Amino acid sequence: MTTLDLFGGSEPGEPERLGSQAVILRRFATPYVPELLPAISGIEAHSPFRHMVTPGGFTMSVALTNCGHLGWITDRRGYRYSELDPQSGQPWPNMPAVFQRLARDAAAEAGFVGFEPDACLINRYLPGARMSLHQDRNEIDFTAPIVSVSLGATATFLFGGQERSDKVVRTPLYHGDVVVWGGEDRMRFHGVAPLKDQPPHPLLGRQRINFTFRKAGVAYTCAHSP
Ligand code: MD3
Ligand code: FE
Repeated sequence: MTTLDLFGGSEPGEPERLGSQAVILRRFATPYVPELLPAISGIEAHSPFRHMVTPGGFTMSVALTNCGHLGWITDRRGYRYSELDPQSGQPWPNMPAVFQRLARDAAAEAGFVGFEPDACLINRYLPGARMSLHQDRNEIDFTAPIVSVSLGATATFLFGGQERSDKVVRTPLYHGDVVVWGGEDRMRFHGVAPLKDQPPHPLLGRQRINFTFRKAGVAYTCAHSP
């Protein structure tokens, strides 16, 4: 077996291109992990992971929480960002400095210098949890990149095109992998296949944790008449 087999076809640090402006930085988050895990525990203590309900009335199989100024939420009224955790009525926990550093460093590595996320959605997958094909369109500024960090169990990421019916590429995301996408790849359909049962990860057991850093912007709408 070669190093390439061990790292799923690519060595750590060697960017793997998913699209013209979407790259996988294999294992980029590894050096940050010892600081990331205690930070997650701190966030959970104030805003626990919970299963939210979609506007269509389905309970998500993925459990989520947030940190940073804005948090992504869903309920029967819709998908949106909120400054308050609806469960506590309090602001979301602050974004830990190590999260900000990881997001900024990964974005810069992918060519997006000066990325300052104001929102971090934290998804938790247990075996069987999945995320169906969707676009991220609740943010104000579609020019900012999105940075995602995968920890724990391996997931199969589904990367589609600009139309729901476009062909989907499947790629594994391993513990420590970071994906950065912006520009024309920002609005591509994507999802996560149902998490398979697998031997427990030494640090995270059967769970997969995913951080998604975004510039969500200020939630406001501006009506304009001609
Ligand atoms: C590609 N989460 O929370 S992160 C989500 O692994 C979400 O939990 C998945 O999709 C997860 O919205 C995937 C990777 C990701 C995030 C946003 C994207 C890929 C993306 C936006 C555009 C294209
Ligand atoms: Fe998404």
